[in-house]
Amino acid sequence: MTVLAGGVGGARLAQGFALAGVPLDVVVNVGDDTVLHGLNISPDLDTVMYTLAGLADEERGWGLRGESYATLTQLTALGEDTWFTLGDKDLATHVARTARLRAGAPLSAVTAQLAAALGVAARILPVTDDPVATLLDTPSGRLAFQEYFVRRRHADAVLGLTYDGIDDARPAPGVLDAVTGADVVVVAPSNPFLSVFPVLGVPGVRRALETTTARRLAVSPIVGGRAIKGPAAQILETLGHEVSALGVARLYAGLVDVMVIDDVDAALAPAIEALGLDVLVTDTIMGGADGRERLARALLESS
Ligand code: FO1
Repeated sequence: MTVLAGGVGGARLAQGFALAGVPLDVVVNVGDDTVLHGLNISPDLDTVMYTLAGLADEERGWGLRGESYATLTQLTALGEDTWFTLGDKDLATHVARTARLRAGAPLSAVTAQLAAALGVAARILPVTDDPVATLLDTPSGRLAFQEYFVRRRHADAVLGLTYDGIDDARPAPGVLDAVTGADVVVVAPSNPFLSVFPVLGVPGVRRALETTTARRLAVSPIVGGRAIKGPAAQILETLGHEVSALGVARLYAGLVDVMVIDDVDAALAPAIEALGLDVLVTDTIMGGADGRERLARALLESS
């Protein structure tokens, strides 16, 4: 089966499917990618990779467990701007990725090599090997993604988004087949605007999702009117959408068959069904590994 994912929520649900023993392709957003200290950093790819490898820092949801920061401390002493927290082991990933990209390997091949080295069985696919950069229009002007998300702690109101480069981006090898050839495709509980749309916006991907014979499910990242993690609720609000599982369902109507919503949002089911979507009401709060597997199995049973 195939999961379309962004950061933490997508990584955790993907792990649930891996724990359920399901052969898995994960198509991952690259709009958060950035270059810092001369290194190519792919946060969503790394979050998925580290989580599937069982190496992720579970509290923060990104980076590696049991990190040290000697290099970052020394970089600060050398006068570098170190607002983006990079641990010593995480830096090894970025050094290896940068070296291989510079040697001419595409991001998809580099990702496959790194994931295999970490013992990940699932196929982790960047949605494209081409550069795509999520830019956010705010009252303070246009911000690059990590500037908005980390440096400014996603405090700015998002008035618009641009996925720079996306119209010229081509799906990475295996991405379209992963969507059209799957029996089940799941849109993870990721931020619709920061994670899902930069995946679907790569030419050919949305169409693949619209036309696949797979059973298609989307998990709402909004529970009880709030996001579990990150700025999804604020962005829905400032872009004029209802901040609820129904508001998210309206974004996905026509793209999926089933909208998966949390028990607390059960009353929204009729309005979501009126959009032509089936609704699965379940406990979508994953927590640890067994919660992730439980949700994955609930989705498989309803697909
Ligand atoms: N998120 C933060 O809020 N602060 C950080 O310092 C930070 C560092 C970081 C380093 C590597 C990495 O792979 C992810 C990192 N993230 C950090 C998360 C990153 O901003 C992701 O883009 C978000 O999780 C959104 O997907």
